[in-house]
Amino acid sequence: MGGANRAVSYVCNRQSQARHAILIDPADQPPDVAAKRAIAAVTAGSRMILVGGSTDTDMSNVHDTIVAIQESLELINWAATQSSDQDEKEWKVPVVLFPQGAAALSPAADAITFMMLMNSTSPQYLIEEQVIGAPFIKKAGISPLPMGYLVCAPGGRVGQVGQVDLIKPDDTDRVSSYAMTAEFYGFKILYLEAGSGATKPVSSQLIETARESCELTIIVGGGIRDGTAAKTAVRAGADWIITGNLTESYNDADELQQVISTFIEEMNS
Ligand code: 1GP
Repeated sequence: MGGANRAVSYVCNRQSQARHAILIDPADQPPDVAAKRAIAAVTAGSRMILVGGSTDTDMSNVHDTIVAIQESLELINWAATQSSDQDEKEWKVPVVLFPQGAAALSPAADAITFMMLMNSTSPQYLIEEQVIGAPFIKKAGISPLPMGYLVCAPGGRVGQVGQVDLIKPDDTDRVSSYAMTAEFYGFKILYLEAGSGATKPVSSQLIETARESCELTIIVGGGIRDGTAAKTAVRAGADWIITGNLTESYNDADELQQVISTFIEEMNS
């Protein structure tokens, strides 16, 4: 998947059906396990692999994980071209950095969520990490996906690390203003995050309000554990649903593939 515009249009052009992506945290599993999980997810219908985490990621574990995933996807892609009954296009999913900061990047990534953590109270996450990382991203030719990142309650680890002033489930005025601001800045994506392992996902109210307030591609993640919760978020207006813990809780690839297939089917039912 080469070319900045290609990655941006793949991720940002809104589709008639919502898409699913997995989040792989390089701090939680070795690269070979990450690659197996990525293949199972893509086989099941996931359409993007995000790689990142809020803590314990660095240039080394992020790079090794991305390379392992890329190599496995390429092998499968090659196999698909040899077989008439498999659709090669299905395998061309981007591997996208979802970084904790400028110290956890890899030149091998197809794209990066180039984000402003809009409701952080710290300049470090609003702009400083981005300024430090920009030359690396430019040199490596990684496609930046301009994104407003909003952390909603309960917020989890990312809420703490990012020094976030969390958005409450019924604070629709605030999410609306942020959505408009993200659009005015020229971002292409608005990511509504409840925090990994959140006890409750982002509320439908917040998603609906964001949807009404801007034309951006909306990503929703954090605490989504089954297809029913995903469906609720999609009905409210999500274009992408991200799952991290769900993917990382299965060690058997066939079982994971089955779980994600069912998840996607329910999500779009
Ligand atoms: C990505 O933080 C999410 O936005 C992932 O959350 O691990 O709860 O799926 P889960």
